[in-house]
Amino acid sequence: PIGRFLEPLGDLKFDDAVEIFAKNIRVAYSCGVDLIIIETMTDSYETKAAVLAAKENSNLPIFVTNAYDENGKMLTGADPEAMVSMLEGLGVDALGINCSLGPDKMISLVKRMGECSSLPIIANPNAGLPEIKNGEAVYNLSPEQFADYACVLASSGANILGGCCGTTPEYIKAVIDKTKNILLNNVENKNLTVVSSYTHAVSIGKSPVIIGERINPTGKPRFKQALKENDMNYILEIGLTQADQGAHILDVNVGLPGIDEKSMMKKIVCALQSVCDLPLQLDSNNYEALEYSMRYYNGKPLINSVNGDEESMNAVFPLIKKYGGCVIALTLDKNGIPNSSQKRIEIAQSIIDKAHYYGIDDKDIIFDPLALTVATDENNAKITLETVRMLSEMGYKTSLGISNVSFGLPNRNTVNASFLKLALINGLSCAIVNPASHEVIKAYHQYLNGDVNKYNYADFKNALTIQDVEMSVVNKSNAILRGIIVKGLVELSVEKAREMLISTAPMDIINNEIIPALDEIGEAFENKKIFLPQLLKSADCSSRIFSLIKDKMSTNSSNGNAIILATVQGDIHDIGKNIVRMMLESYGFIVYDLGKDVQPQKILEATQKYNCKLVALSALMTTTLPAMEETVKLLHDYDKNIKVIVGGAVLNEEYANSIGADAYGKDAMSAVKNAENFYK
Ligand code: THG
Repeated sequence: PIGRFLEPLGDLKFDDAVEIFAKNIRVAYSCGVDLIIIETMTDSYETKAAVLAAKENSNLPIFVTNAYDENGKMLTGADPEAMVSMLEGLGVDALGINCSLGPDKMISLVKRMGECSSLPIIANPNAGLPEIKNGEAVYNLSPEQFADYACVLASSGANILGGCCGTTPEYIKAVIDKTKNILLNNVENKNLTVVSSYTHAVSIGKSPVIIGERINPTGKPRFKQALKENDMNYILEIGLTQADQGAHILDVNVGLPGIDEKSMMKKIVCALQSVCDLPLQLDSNNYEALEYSMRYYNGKPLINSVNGDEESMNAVFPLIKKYGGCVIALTLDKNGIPNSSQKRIEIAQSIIDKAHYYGIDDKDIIFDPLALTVATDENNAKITLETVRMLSEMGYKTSLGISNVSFGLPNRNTVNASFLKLALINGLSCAIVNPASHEVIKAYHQYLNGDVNKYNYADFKNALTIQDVEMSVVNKSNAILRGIIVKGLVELSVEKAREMLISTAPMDIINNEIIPALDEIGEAFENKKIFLPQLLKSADCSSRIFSLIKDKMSTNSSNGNAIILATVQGDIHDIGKNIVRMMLESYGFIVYDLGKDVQPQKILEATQKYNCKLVALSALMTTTLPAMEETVKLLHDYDKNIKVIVGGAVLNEEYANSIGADAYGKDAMSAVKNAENFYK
C-alpha cells in the first residue's frame, strides 16, 4: 500500500495511485520477475489502482491479498464477496487474505471466498496475535501450531498458503511438512453472475434484482436542469432515495445533448459511490463515457449496454475484459429490434459467440429482450415475455426496462406492475423500474411471497383497461417524506411535500411525517448516531415544508380566534413552537408569532397591541425555564384574565402548575385543544 488514502477519503488521486504502482511494476518487469503480488491492501479502490497498473505495464500473473478486520471487512468497507467480484472482474489469477488476522480468524473468511470464487484462494496469516515483550511484538503461535491451522485453512478452501507478520522460514517449513499430503482443492468455475460496490456484492440470477431507473434525464425537465447546472446534490438525492426505497442497483444515465457525457459520468459515479453503497449500472451508448466511468468505478459495475451490432460489441467487450463488469446485452442489431422471439434469440446467440471471442464468460452477460410500449402494439409485451422465458430456459440471465411497456399510456404504474409480475414469472433476473412506485414494488413483493402463481396474460390485458384512478394517495407512501427529512434531503423533501399536499391534509403531513422525523433525528443526535450537519439539514427540510404548508393554508378560512405565540427569552429553539403554530393555523387560529428569544415585556405589549388574552409559551432548555415563570407572572400580574398555555421538551404538567400556567400543552395537538377550550 502507498500509505495514503485515495480521494474522496484522502487527497491522493486515483490516477496518481495508478502511476505510483506503475513505476514499481515497470522496474520489476524490466528486471524479469515472474509474478506480481499485491498484498496487505486495506482499501478496495487502492487495490484496483494497483491491479490496473500491473495490467497496463506487464503481462505477468497477478495475485492479490487483502487485509480484513475481525468483522470480515476491509478498512474502507469491502467484504470478501465484494473483493472476489471486483478482482475476478479485473482478471487477476489468484486472490485471498493476508496479515491483520491470526490463522484462526481467517478460516471463516477463506470459506466465504471459497463459496463465491472461481480462482485459487491464498491464505497468508500472521503467526497469531502480537504481544509486546521487551518492547517487541512477539506472535503467540509456534511454527507447529501455525502449521496445524494451515491444514484447517487448506481444508477450508485455500490452495496457496504462506505466512505474514511473525512468520519465519521455520514456520513455512512446518506448513510444507504438514500440508504436503493434503490434496489441492479443485478450483471450480462457480459461474456466478455478480456485480459489486465498494462494500458488497449483488448476485444476479438468484432472487430478482431491482435496478432503480431514476438517474436518467428522459422525460424529466428538473433532472435536465440539474445536469446543465452541474447540480450534483439533486442527482445524489435521487440515488439515495432509490436506495431507501429498496433498489439493489442504481442505473446511471446522464446523456443529454450539450453535456460532456464522459466527464459528467465520471463525476457522478465518483460522487455517488462516495455517499451510496449500491452497485451502479453505467448506462451510456458513448463508449468513452463508459470506459472512463468503468475505470473510476470502485467495484465491478453493471454495464448498460452492448447489442448485436458489430461496432457495439467491438467497442464494449474489450472494456469488460479490461475493467471487469457484467453487461446488459440488448437483443437488437443494426437492423433494429426483431419482431419475433426466435429472431431475438438468434441475436443473443451471436452476441454470446462474440463475447467468447473476446474472452468473456456467459455468466457476465445479461440479456435484455427489450420491453416496448404496448400503446402502439399490444403484441409487443407477448414477444418480450416469450423471449424472457426462452432465454431463462436456456440458462441465461435476463433484464428488462419495465417502464418502457407503458410509454404513452395512462395509469402507467398499474401497467408496469402487472407486466413486472408476468416477466418475473417467466424467469426475469433483473428489472429496471422506478422504485418509488408503490404498485411496482408491491408486485415485486407479491412475486417474492409466491402470491402470483395464477397471474397470466389476461390479467395484464385487464390492467391495460383499468380506468385511470387518482393514484397520488397510494403512491406517495407516507413513510417516504419522513425518511427524506431524516436523511436531510432538502430539495427532495419540499418536492415530496408539495406532491403530498395535493391529496394529504397538512395536519397529517405534520403529524405523520414531520414530527416523527424530527423525533427520530433528535434521538439519533442525542445518541451520537448523527452529527450537527445532519441535524441542521433535517431542520431545514422541516422549516421549508412548514412555509410551504403555511402558504397553502393561508387561503383556509379562519375561526377568528387569536393567540400569541413565543419562545421565551434566552431560548433560541423554535422548531417546537413552529410546529405548534402550524397546528394552530391549520385549526383556523390567527397566530401572532413573536418568534424566539422574546422578552417578557414584549409579550405583554403584544397582548395589548392585538387585544388578545391567550398566550402560548415554549421553552426547550432547562436554563430558560425561569424566563418562562417570569413571563407567566408578568402577564397574570397585569391582567388575571390573560390565559397562558406552556409547553416544550423540558416541561411537565407539574412544573406548568408550579409556575402558575393556565394549561400545559404536552405536544402540539394538546396546545390546540387548550386553545380551543379557551374560546369555548
Ligand atoms: N433496457 C435497458 N436500459 C434502459 C431501458 C431498457 N434504460 C432506459 C429505460 N429503458 C429504462 N429507464 C427508464 C427511465 C425513465 C422512464 C422509463 C424508463 C420514464 N420516465 C418518465 C417519462 O419519460 O415520462 C419520466 C417521468 C418521471 O419519472 O418523473 O418513464 O429497456 N437495458
